[in-house]
Amino acid sequence: MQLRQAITKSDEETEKLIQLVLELKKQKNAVILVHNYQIPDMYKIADFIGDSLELSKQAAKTDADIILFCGVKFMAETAKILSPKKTVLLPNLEAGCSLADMAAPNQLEKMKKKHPKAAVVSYVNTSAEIKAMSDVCCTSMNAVKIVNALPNEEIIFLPDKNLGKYVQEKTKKKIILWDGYCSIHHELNAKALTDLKKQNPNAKIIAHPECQEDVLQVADHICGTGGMAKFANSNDTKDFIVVTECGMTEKLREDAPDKNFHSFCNICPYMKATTLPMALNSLENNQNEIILPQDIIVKAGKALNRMLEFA
Ligand code: CIZ
Repeated sequence: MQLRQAITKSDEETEKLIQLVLELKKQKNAVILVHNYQIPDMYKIADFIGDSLELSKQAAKTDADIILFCGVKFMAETAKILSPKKTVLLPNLEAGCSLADMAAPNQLEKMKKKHPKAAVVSYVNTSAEIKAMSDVCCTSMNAVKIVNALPNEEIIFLPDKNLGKYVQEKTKKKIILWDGYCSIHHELNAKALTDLKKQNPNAKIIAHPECQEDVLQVADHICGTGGMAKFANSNDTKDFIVVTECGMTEKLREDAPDKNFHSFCNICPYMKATTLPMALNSLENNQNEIILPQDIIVKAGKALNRMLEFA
């Protein structure tokens, strides 16, 4: 309902909201982070736009008192872990992540007991509790490097099985897969993608590694959202098919205006659940603060920092 209201607001009202958020941001010494998949109106209030880890790292470097994270819950948790002294706000607490929700601490406990020699590598798309139970975190781009840097021969890799399979192809270690997936990426179909490629034979396919193996097999380049503009801008090709959440294509059109982008995508309702009125309300009233227990912050921080050291 709130999303619909925001979409039907006139340009003038949107502009007013943007100005209010920007003024408040200055008054409260806040930094605003906006994930690539957010609705384009949110980009207009951003200090930084990007993937969740880069955003959290950028915010940690600032002297802001408040981080307003326009993204989903696990992302705001990552920001809190990397900036424990800052107040971290998530405009809409309902903005979760179906992939992160597929890894529960009690399941991981069982898995660790079953494979006592295995190291636990968790993708950044996990809750703070799961990060705290992990030996090290990874992103889609550094996952292979992190796995290979560990002394263990067996790795429990969670929560995305598609990313896990991709890593398995590139390492000699034994990857114990978790039965999780991002439905947005998992449901993208290889046959339909091949048909789109036939209509655009010169286009290069950029796919997110959370897609299934058969989709990745037809991709020219595989990377997280943070690497997509870089690839497009450094490539001679003019046309690209972007295989991920739909919001990314908008962002790429801004970041690489000389290129043509065709979307092959699904919409993530959680990523579209944050609106300008919610951002304003959260910032104005310090509403929806992310609070994490100190021990979780310390343990999850170790897993994240270990990744940063390895990578
Ligand atoms: O940006 C990405 O690649 C995704 C899917 C999530 C993130 O953590 O930013």
